[in-house]
Formats: sequence, C-alpha cells, structure tokens
Amino acid sequence: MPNYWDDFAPGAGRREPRADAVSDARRLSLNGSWRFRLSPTAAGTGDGFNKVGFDDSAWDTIRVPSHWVLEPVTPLAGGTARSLRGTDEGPLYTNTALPMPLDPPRVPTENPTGDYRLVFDVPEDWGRAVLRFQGVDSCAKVWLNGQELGFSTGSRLPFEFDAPVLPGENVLAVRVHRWSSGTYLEDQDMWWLPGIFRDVELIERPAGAIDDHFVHAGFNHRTGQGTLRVDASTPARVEIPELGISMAAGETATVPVQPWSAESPRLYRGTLTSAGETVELRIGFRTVEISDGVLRVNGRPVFFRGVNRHEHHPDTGRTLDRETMVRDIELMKQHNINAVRTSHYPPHPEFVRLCDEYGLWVVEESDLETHGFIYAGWEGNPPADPRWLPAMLDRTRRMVERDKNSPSVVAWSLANESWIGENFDAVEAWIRERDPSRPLHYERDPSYRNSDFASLMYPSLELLEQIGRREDPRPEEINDEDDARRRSLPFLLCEYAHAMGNGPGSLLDYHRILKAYERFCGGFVWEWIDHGFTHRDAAGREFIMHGSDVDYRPNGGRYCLDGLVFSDRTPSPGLAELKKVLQPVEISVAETIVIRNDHDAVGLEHLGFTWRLELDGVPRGNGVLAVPAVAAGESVTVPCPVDPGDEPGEWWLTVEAELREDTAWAPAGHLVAWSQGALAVRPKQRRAEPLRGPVSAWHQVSSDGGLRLGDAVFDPASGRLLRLGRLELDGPQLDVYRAPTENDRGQGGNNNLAAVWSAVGLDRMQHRTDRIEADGDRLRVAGRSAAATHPHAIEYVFDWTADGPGLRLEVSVDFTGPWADTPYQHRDIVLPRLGLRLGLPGAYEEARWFGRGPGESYADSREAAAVGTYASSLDGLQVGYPVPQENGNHVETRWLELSGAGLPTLKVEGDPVFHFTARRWTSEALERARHPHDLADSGRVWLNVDHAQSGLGSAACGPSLPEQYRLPREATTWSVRFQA
Ligand code: IPT
Repeated sequence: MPNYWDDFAPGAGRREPRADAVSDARRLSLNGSWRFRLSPTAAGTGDGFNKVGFDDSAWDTIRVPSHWVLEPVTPLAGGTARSLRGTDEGPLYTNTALPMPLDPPRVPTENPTGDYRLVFDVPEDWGRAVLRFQGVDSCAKVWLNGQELGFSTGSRLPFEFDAPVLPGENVLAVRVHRWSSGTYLEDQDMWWLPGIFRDVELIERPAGAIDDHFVHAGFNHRTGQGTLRVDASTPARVEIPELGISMAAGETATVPVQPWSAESPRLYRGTLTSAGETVELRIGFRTVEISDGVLRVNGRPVFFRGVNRHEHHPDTGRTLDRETMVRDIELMKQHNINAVRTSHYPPHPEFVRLCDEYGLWVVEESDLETHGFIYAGWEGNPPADPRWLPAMLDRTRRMVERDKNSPSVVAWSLANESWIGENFDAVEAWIRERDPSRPLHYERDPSYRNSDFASLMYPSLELLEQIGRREDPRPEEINDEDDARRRSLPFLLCEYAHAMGNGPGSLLDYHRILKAYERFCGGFVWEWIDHGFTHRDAAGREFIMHGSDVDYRPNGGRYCLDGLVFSDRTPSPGLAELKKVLQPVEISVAETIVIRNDHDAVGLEHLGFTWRLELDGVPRGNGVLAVPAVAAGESVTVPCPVDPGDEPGEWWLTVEAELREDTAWAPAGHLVAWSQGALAVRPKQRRAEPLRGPVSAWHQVSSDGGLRLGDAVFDPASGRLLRLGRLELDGPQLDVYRAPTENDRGQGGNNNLAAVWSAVGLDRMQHRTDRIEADGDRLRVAGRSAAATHPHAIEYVFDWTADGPGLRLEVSVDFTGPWADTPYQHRDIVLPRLGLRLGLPGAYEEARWFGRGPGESYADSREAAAVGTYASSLDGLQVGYPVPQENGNHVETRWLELSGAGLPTLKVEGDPVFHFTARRWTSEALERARHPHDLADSGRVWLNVDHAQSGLGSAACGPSLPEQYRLPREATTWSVRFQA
C-alpha cells in the first residue's frame, strides 16, 4: 500500500471543484488559535491525535492560517516554543533545486509533519455543511470527529469535503506533511513554507444550495451590447436590477452595457437565487480574443503593463491578510501597473476578487512547476509521464473552476518552467472544453503547441526586436509547421527586467520595443516583491533575511530578493522608474506639446493637466494646461503655454497629469504621468573673479609645508588636495570601482562583471604620484593607478587651476598595458565608474543639487528622475537595499553643495555635468557588508564626483549589460570645479 502523501494520486474524498462564491449560506470561519505539534516524520504524533478525546493540552497553540515555520512552535529537539526562522527547520529557500532527492513520487522519511487540532462549536440548527481549506502546503489529511474525510495535495488551491458536523462540539484534526508527491509539482523559485496557510471555513449547504455557477458575460464592441448567461448547478434565478435583467439561470439576455476593463472596471451587481441559497453576482462584460495575431479585449488591442506577483509578507510568508492584498493593488495601480501574472500559482481568491473590483488584467497561473527535473536532464519530468496526469488535471480544474467568473482573469497560464510533455495536451483540451472564453499561455514549450501566445523570459533587446518583427530564429527542437504557427501568435513577455538589487536597467528600452510592434501584448517584470523575512541577529538587530542566512543546502541564496518593492513593500527606485516608463499618457514637451493617450480603453477626462516653468530649478510660473478630449490610442497637440525668459540658465517646462477625482486606489491629485522639455538653455557667462592673494604666491610653500594654489593647499609629496579655503579634506583620488550590484554579479558564471573587475584589480587599485609640476597658474599632478600582480595601469593627469575663489580640475586618464591579458575579453573589461573620490569631514549633513532627482539615477535608469533643484540629508541619499551594494547615484548633476554645521559649504560644479554619490562609508565597506546593519559610519563623508558610471542592466537573470551602457576603458578627459 503506497503512502497517500507520496503517491501519484492528488487527493481523495474531496468534493468537485467549484466557483469561488460569496453567498448568504451560513459560514463559520475556523481561523484562529489551534493546537499544534511538530514531528520529524510523516507518522506525526501517531495514531491517536485524530480521536475526539485526545489530550492536546500540552501541545503548542498556533494561529491558523499561518506557516508553522514562521510561528513560535516547539522545535523537533524539544525545548520551548520559538520561531524556527533562521534554522534548517524553518523557512528554506531554493530556486530551481528540489529540496529532496529526485525520486518521484517518493519523499524522504525525514518529513516534518504538523498535527493540528481544533475544537469548535456548530449551532444546533445547522444542516449539511462543507469544510473548505483555501490552501495547505503541501499535503493534508483531515479527520472530523474521528472520521477520516480524505486528503489533498496542491498547496495553493482550495479543497472541500462534505463535513458531517454535529450540533455543538466538533473536533477537527489535520495532519500536514512538509514534503509530498505534490512537492515535485511545486518547485517554484520561492521559500518552502509548510502549513495551513490560508483560511479554513465551514459553509452550510442547505437543500437546493448552489454548488456551482458559471457566468458568461461577453461584450460586442460593435453593438455596445453585453450578453449574459449564468449557468447554475441547480434551478435558480438571475437578477441584475441595474440592467433590468430577471431571468432563469441558463437563459441569455442581451442588453446595452459598459464593458469591463482594467482601466474602467465596471461591475454590475446582482444575485443568483435558488431554493436554498443566494449567491452574489459581480458581472464584468468583456470579450477576450486573438485575431490577426493580436490580443484584443472588447475589440481593442490590450497592452499589459505587468508584474509577476508572488504572495509574500516579511512576517507571515504566503499568508496574507486582505489589507496587504489591497496594499499590493493600490501600489500597483499608483505605479501605472495594469496587469498581474500570478506567478506561479493561484493567489488567495480574495486577491482575484480585488482585481475585479480595482481593475487589473490577470494572467492566472496554475500551481505547477517541475523545474527541479532540469537536474536530471528532464528525465522523469511529470508532464511527460501519464501517471502524473490526474494531479496536473486536478490542479488545473481547481484553478479554473474557482476563478472562472472573474472578469479580471483574461488568460490561464498552464504552468511555469515545466518543460514539455503530453499531459499538457490533456490539460489544454480540458480547459478549452470547459472555458473556451480565455486564451491559454505556456511559455516553456518552444513549439507553443498548447499556448495561444508565443512567450519568453528575459530576452535581450535585440532578440525582442526580432520577435516584434516575427523574425526570431527558429528553435532547433521544433518543426516548420510549429514554427509558422508560433510566429503567427501574439507575444507575451512573461518575465523580463529582473529587479534584483539595484535595477533593473533598460526599462525604457524594453517598453519602446514592446510598444513598437502590434504583436506584443506587453510584459511582466520579474518581480513584484522581495521575499525576505524579518529576522534578528544575536545582538537583537533587525534585518531582512534571505536564503543564505540559513545554513542549508541546496540554497537559492539572495535570489529571493528581486522585487520592485522591498520585503516590507517600500517601493524601490526600480518601481519609480517603472511607473514613469509605463505611464499611460505620453507627453512630449517642446515648442508644442504633444499628448498621446496610451490607455487601452479610456479617454483622458479623468486627468487634469498642469504646467510648471523653472529656471535652473527655481519656479518661474505655472498654470493649467487645457487638453481637449483624446480617445485611447489618439494624440493631440496643444500650444506651449509659456515662453522662456531671456535670463541665462536652463528653462525647463514640466507638464503633469493628475487624477481629477479620488479613485479607489489613489486620491485626487495623484500624479499619473509627466514629462519635461528644455525650452531654452542659455549659457551663463562665468564672472572672471580676481584671484585672491598675490599672483606670485600661487605655488609657494605655505607655512605648514603644503603647496599653495589660490586658496588651496596640496601635499607636496602626493599632490593630494589637503585644504580648500577653510575646508580640510582628503583630496580627490582616481576611483574606478563601485560596490558591485546584484546585476554586476550576473547569473551563475554568466555576465559576472564583478568577477572581471576583481580579476583585473579594479577593486584594489594602488596609486602612485609620478610628477608634480607648478606651471604658471597651474598645478599638474601626474600619476599611475594599478592593481597588485598586474602590469596594466591607468595613467592620469590632474590639472589644477586656481579659478576665482575655487579650483578647476581637469582630469585626463589613459589606459596602458595588456589589460586583456586575463581570462577576460576586452568587451567585459568595462569600468564600473570613472571618477574622483574625496574624503570629507563627517559633519557634512545636507546635500543640495541641480540635476536629476530626487531619487537615484543611472545611465539606464534615469526616466523617473526629473531635472530640478533638490535637497536631501546625506543619509536620505542612501537606498537601503537589503544586500548592501552601489546605490544613490545621481546622473547629469550640474552642481552640488554639501553643508554641515561649522563647515564651509563645498560646491562642486560640472563642466557641464557629473555623477555623484555621497555616503558615510566607502565603496569597499559597502561591498563587504552582508546586511545593512553591518554598515558603520566611518567618521568621514565619502563623496564621489564622477565622470560616469556603467549602467545597471538586469544581468542577475537575463542578458548582459547592453553595449551602450558599458563605460568603456578608453582615454577620457573631463573637468569639474570645487569651491569651499
Ligand atoms: C525564472 C522563473 O520563472 C522565476 O520563478 C524566477 O526564478 C526567475 O527566473 C529568476 O528570479 S526561470 C529562469 C531559469 C529564467
């Protein structure tokens, strides 16, 4: 007799899957405080625990829903109840690797098992009832009052049993295994989090209750009519008062309606009533179709501005409360995201309901990923083994049946990363029969035989262009016929722009290509949220824990931190960039203003437009911009509302589009779209200020032995700037390094620029001063920067000129020696940065600058940063990535001022621009730190005034950093001015 938990059968004793429904049937939430005991094997606590009279008084109490690995429970070794996080009994993170031997469907004997018990009361007058679990990870066996009801696998899917409850006291016992046959089908890149992690409820089923219903609500965009039919499992009546519909279930009505879209989520509310139950209806009329290779909803092409969303909370894992789900949706809508791929499993049903209400296009994905079989060359892959078909169909059915009535769900995704197999044919056939109204998506089979979309993850910009033109190369595995069909399909970019650490770069590049070809229906950034857990170190300091913080193998390490919002849902700079790039109104600001309505469906009536004129970031006027009606997909040109003045400087006009009224997801005044244009850039005459001090004293040796130039004093041995006016500093040094970002490290052995930098020594340059020459009004310091062991070098010349009250510095660098005499190619020996590092007194506190801001910006992530004048504390310039790495850069800075109590203001001016970062620790310390709390104030402020930095890219998963964002190793000259 095989074990139920590691056999092919997905479950036993369960009811047929059915629609998620809100109804007037009585419902008893069984969420709350349960009894719990953890055991090392599937035998759990033994046979007795399911008996009514079992004494569980010594057991832990645990809240349900939750994951036991995140709750205080007694560890296997005994002792007192405590959180298991950080231990190998706690949350474990693997990416593609399965946490157990590949021996399907069996699992190891060591199989942590949680026995749960709940005693609950049922009112005397209750009749027949069902017991519903919305999600248990990974396998549950259930007993009610000592009677076995059955078992189930399929962690992120509901299951129900007929529940012969007794009036009065009842005892529910559930045994949950961490590993099961289901584990082989649930190898998603995420934490392994066992437990009863979604709601448990008891629902009364009176005679004549509606067990299932199916809403068919299409929209004919030619006639403006909606067609409604509601099928029910029992005779029932459909009432939609607002539409004057009153008819029997199974009948059809055609009436004029407003269609549902993510932008205008119009729902018509009504009821479906049978002899025993009334179910709420929330009807959204829409028709999804693919015609001429283009995805259309309600007759118009639809463009997914999407993200991949895992369910995650830094304290409760995949147990989410409604507030957190709403928060996700609000944040998405506020950042111009209109679509969600529910990677890689059906979310809590409330999330789908909320998508109907708030308006998000949903690509709902089944709870199926068999990635771990890649380590066996896909040998034994479940989709290719008929013994797994019942489990695959079971998962598909439970998803489709649950959410079939949601207008937001516009496509079903069969699986993620499960390679190929004939079971997908049967899965596809079942869905097409049951729900022909939605297209199907499956990315990994290169023939796309079961998919209505062609789809890929992480293509390069070049490949994406080819795909847009339907010219992408044919994969070897497929024949001509499949190839022809594949090219005819619309293309859905299911993952791109890996948002790990600082990044992703190139969001604008991707968006431009996606917008340029009708084949594309948009894309989904990987991914919405970092999956990190709050944890404390031995000293009690809180930090965000990732895979490597647990001593366990295999281990996915930091890969779980790749979201657009941090684990606590604080938006990252990447999300700010995405918001700007995805804005549904394109505005181009010049002598005339062109406004393009890039929505899928709605006009711009809900937006108010304003303008603002600034001279060098200082306000010089503002007003309302009158914009005539513009239908979706149309443009309009309006005259520029204002002329620039004659004064020198940069005259920038900013146009903004804001919500006119409160919406469910943002208040009136919320900024939806904006753009800037330089109306005039009038060069400033630099005032030729007289030099201070006698000309003949320029290079005199000062009283303290330094070399003097104007107001400045240099070290005669090293040529380093020691003093500028009253400011004591550790003058600029050539700096070509940055603390590597996750993307700099690439993926596995691929695209690891950080390794190249280290191999050629950019992370440990030593400096030598070769010449110090005083020549007229100049001081020239020439030197060489090079790394230990290497013959190659950077030769530099610093040309200092006294300049009014300050100094002008011209830097020239050249690269000498056999740089590529390492295992690396010239192409990869790029510079992370080329610039100057200054050590300044620690009392500097504030930065003001004119340039891009307020957030960080890089060469390939600068859209969200507007040109203006900004102020920030130094600490406010840091972005607290949970894994310390380069951050807080500002491109195109015209000038920067640092100030602090008792210190002269340091002003840096570009010629014309520079990049800057300023922080209380060095790049080396930033690189060494494992967590943010490892970063300590060095007592100095480290200011980088850089010619440039390389871009960010998203090579942590995806293509290498595009050529145009690589900072080349070539002779360069640039200059800046310093003044204190
Ligand atoms: C892709 C996965 O679908 C996703 O779950 C995540 O792991 C992502 O990569 C990386 O973070 S699969 C990868 C092999 C392209």
